[in-house]
Amino acid sequence: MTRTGGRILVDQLELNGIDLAFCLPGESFLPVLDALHDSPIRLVTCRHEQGAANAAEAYGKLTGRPGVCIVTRGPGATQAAVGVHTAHQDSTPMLLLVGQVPRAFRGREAWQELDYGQAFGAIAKAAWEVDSAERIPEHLARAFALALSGRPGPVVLSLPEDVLAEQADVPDATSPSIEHAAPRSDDLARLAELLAAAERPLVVVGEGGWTAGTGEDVLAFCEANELPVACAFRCQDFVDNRSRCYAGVLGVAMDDRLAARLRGADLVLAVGGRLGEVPTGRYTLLEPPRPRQTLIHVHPDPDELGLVYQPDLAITSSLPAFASALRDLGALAPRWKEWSLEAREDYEANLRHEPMEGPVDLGEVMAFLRRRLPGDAIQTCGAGNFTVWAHRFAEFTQYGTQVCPRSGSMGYGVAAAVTAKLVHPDRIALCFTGDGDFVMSSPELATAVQHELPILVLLVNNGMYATVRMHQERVFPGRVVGTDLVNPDFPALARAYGAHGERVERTEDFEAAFERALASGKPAVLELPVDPERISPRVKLSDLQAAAR
Ligand SMILES: Cc1ncc(C[n+]2csc(CCOP(=O)(O)OP(=O)(O)O)c2C)c(N)n1
Ligand SMILES: [Mg+2]
Repeated sequence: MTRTGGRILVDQLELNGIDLAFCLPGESFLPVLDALHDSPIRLVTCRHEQGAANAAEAYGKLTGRPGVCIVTRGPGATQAAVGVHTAHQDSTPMLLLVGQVPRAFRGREAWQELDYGQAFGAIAKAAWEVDSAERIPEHLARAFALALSGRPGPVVLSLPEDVLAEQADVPDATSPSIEHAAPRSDDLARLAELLAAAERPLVVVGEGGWTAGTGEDVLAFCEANELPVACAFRCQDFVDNRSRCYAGVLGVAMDDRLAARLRGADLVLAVGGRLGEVPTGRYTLLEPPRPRQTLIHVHPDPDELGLVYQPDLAITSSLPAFASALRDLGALAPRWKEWSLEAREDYEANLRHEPMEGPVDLGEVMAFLRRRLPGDAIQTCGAGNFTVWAHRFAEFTQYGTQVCPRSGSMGYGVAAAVTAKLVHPDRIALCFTGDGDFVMSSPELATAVQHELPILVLLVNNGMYATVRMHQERVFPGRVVGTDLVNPDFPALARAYGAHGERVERTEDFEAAFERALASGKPAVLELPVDPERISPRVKLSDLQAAAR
């Protein structure tokens, strides 16, 4: 049976388990759109390719399957680049499908023509062009395998429009089964030996194919051995934060006590993650290339091991397979109870906030949300100082509930909340955003309205790009430039979109506003005006200025 390239492509997506795809339509991939017309795959059209790509990235984080984003050539692809970059930095499986000029025009710099292999070479795991309809199954199988194998990541496929329109008679390629490496028994024996010699060990968990079971297994081992476990930046949902062994997050504006604990540890067991700039306090808490701490680094991709840090023991393994083997090691004559208890006390102390001046106290808002949110509520965000409150004062109990860009990209949260609500319609999808961050991602509020997705957006308005202002005041005191914002009336803007919109004038009004927003059954935006003086939970603007004087 002959099919168009577009239909062959969509059939491969279905075979690979894709049930949801994000796009911004372009005439360069009409046969793909046409095939989606009759497909069980739900197609969600976004309002900006940035949103489509971020939404697809969030799908990858939430499901472990590649998030599919389909965009048009040239400007469509370049606008989607931010989501590809996040998928790369965050190790998220993703597939960006880009329309391309017809094969006969290539090389002339035809209208919106771009060499995607070059354009995405540095930010995707792989990027290439499909040159015939007949070979689409082969290329798709390769793309899925690459996106999911080793360190997961984004794959970009360029699809010339005539390839998509062409008819071919070709069998489907079945979904690839990815072989996952498991730890060898002598690696585990060496791990036990190194751990037995440690006085102050710390487990650090990070990305690279995490699952709920991985978190349970790692935590069972930590509890059997009274080992403290910390999460890398925006991996706070990897283990149940209520565990007595949970020690907090190695994130932006990290707690000094946790930073000191990592610096002072004599052994670090890194289960996943790349030990990147953020969790290592800009490479100071763990110094490359040969850290003072004994380092055991576990990662599914051998290419990631030894890349920045030279570990004493490098274990190539899928994280679920490693975690299950770790759990089976059981209790190893643990001596770390006190060390672990101190770590937990520090974490709990850090959950307490000092009162915040101004109309709305974000510490109080977060304390309410800790009580009020069900364990399966999904939290998303973009970038800004508002995330320091959102991360420090949140408690996660279930994997897949913190869907945030480890890349630190602004403009991610609204799109990610849209995906959260599509994948889990029964759960609360809560987006934390700032006055700067929101304006970057607000087009997808229209997507939420169109698809009747009642996401809840908490918008922290301090009238500035506070993160940048804070660093500006530190480095160039008093010389404020480029960081002030004149903002729209956010609740009115939300209502104009067809969403529920309210401004919360005082802390004590938040609870009722929150309940009204949920009860509205619509996408909702709650604006939280805050005093710019409190630029971050531990930093006052006036203190920064006084320090400079
Ligand atoms: C795409 C992108 N552009 C720029 C930045 C740099 N940046 C980081 S945080 C920030 C300010 C965010 O402002 P807002 O959302 O108002 O949050 P606030 O810091 O004020 O809480 C900026 C500009 C970034 N991280 N990502
Ligand atoms: Mg702001």
